[in-house]
Amino acid sequence: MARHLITSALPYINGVKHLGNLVGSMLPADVYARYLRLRGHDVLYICATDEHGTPAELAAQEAGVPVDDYCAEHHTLQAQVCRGFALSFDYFGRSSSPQNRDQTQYLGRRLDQNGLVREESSDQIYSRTDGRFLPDRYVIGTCPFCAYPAARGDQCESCTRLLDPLQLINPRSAVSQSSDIEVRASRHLYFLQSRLAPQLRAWVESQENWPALTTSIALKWLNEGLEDRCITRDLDWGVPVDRPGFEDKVYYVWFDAPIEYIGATREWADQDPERRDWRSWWYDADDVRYTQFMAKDNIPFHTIMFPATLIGTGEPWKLADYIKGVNWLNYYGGKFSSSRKYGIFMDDALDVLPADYWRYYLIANAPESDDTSFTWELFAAQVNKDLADTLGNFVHRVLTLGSRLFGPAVPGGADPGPHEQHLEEQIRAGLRGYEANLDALQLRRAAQQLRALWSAGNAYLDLKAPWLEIKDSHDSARLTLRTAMNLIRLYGQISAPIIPDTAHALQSVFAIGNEPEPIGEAWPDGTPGILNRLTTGAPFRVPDVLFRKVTERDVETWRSRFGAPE
Ligand code: B3M
Ligand code: ZN
Repeated sequence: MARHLITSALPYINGVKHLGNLVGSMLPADVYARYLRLRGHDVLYICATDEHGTPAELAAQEAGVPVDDYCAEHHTLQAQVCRGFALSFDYFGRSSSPQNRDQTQYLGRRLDQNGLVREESSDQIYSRTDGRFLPDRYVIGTCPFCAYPAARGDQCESCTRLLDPLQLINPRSAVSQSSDIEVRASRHLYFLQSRLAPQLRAWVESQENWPALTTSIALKWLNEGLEDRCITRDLDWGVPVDRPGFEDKVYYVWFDAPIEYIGATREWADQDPERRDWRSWWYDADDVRYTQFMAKDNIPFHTIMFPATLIGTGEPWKLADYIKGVNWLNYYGGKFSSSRKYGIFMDDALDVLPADYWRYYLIANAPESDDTSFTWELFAAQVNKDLADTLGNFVHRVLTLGSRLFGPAVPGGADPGPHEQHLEEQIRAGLRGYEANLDALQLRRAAQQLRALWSAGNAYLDLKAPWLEIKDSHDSARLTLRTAMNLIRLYGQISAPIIPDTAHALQSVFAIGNEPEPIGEAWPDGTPGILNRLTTGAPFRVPDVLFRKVTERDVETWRSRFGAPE
């Protein structure tokens, strides 16, 4: 049994996330966390809402509520949809928590004590109309690279280039739209992360098994040379900078957001301080394996800036052992966009179909090696084939036939023969492959293996055809159905990381009344006899249809509801 710390990139507080966000971080992290728990490991899966920075302030302004109220309300909303997707966080925190404030200020002070922070005056945009500085997204203007007229001060949404507000042409305030602005000097803190480049490079290069995507992005940044980073902003909302002369400034959101991984662990521990020790996960924690999940745009912050913050303290803070970065999920080839409300959002998705349809599809098509595109047509085809026809239909066929021929109890019958022997070898090998892919976080391949294990059940059933066997020998038909029921039990165990609600329904097929839970162990041990574990005579229940089919009409309806190109 090992200790596994898992974090997924923190969703911004400004509105419910889309499926691209989900498959980029929280969902793969959840599959991994569930898998490791089922295998008996000690898992701590931490996530939180990212509540600081200009996105939060601007969203609150648009909604016409104070930013702290906005964050509280939207944290609850996001927690709700995450529950709807069965995301099994051990704790879902808030980066605006006192614990994160304390942790952020502490790490900021440590960097300062180690001579890694310098004060410098820099030019900022100041709005005379609004009477305030306008950092990052507070400024809108024309992109100097592509001439997009509504580029934000931190990044152009059209050409994706990172910007400094001072680069914008015809800048104006996002608050008042006023272009009555001037450039004013303001003192800020710079993190001298360039000094840590050798340590960062050594750390990155010592990782043997990171995905190529993660390593290449990290090395690209290191090879281009690290720049010192401004880690403060002229804002009210954020972690206050505890330094004389900085009373009206806060830390930059990308400084405090990753620190919230630690902050949220402290929030978690504070709920049960007698039994929970946050430090044991983060400080001098060589016995912990730490895995991070994120989409590619977040990789530089997790391979450079956050580890630089931790290394710069000179203290033994836990660094990630593995960083799972993924590419983009697109919507019909276009970018999902929160600001333009393009694509499918988590709450709408659940309104259309239960979580497991989405979880399965998204994992089976996770953008691991390349960007992938969501289309309703592909979604319908795959859900119908894999979930409805392969898994759902197998379960239904076996249990209804079993119940009709021999009643609602696991049949006895003949001992396993050569077909069962062959099936068992196939299943045991498939199970090992599935485990290997989950261990290596090859999630698409893991989903393929799972689907192959489901298919093996159908192939066996078609081969043995118990509906014909019954004519010659009841004992043979009993054996076939008993073996198939053992497969259902096994599917109830191994499908749980990806489709937990369905797995639960499968497990409850054999868990009836006062009977002891026939599932027994949480994860199959893979030893011989794996398809002969159910007690003969144990009752079972035929569950409702597990997956309904997506029809052409559904596709039409959803295409027009969510907007899809011809
Ligand atoms: N809040 C969200 C994003 O870029 C950003 C991640 C923070 S992780 C510490 O999707
Ligand atoms: Zn641009």
